[in-house]
Amino acid sequence: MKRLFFLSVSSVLLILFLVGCGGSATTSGGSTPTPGGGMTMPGTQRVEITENEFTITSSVSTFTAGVPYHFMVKNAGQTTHEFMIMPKDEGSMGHMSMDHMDGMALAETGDINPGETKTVEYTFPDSTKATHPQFVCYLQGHYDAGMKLNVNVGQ
Ligand SMILES: [Cu+2]
Repeated sequence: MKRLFFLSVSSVLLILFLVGCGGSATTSGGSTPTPGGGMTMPGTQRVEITENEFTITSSVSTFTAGVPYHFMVKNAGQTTHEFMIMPKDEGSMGHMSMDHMDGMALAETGDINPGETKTVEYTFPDSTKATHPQFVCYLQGHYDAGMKLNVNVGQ
């Protein structure tokens, strides 16, 4: 009697062990088909931009024409910022209207609140090869305070 009890307990443990293994194998198998989120189109390169008072940093500094880029712009500062890609260093443009700057920008996010992240998709066209675009924030005084970053588009 005692021996039978022992045998049944060990077989229950064995079954539990097997079920446990099967369960975890199924879980890991089910999670593998979605690496990296799958929200962006194939071939898209992620670029992480961080804005602060008063800096812009980018995880990529040399871009390739024809490659779709997914810019994730985080405002890590305490005040509102924006992110614009200008075709080249245009200076502070303090004399220019915001509408005119918007028209010149290759891409932009609009205002980004503190702690917020905005995304923008942009592919540098072939016409931008061997140019030096500039990432900027043109909110009042921010450019002159340092919110500009020169980048390159390769040949
Ligand atoms: Cu700013």
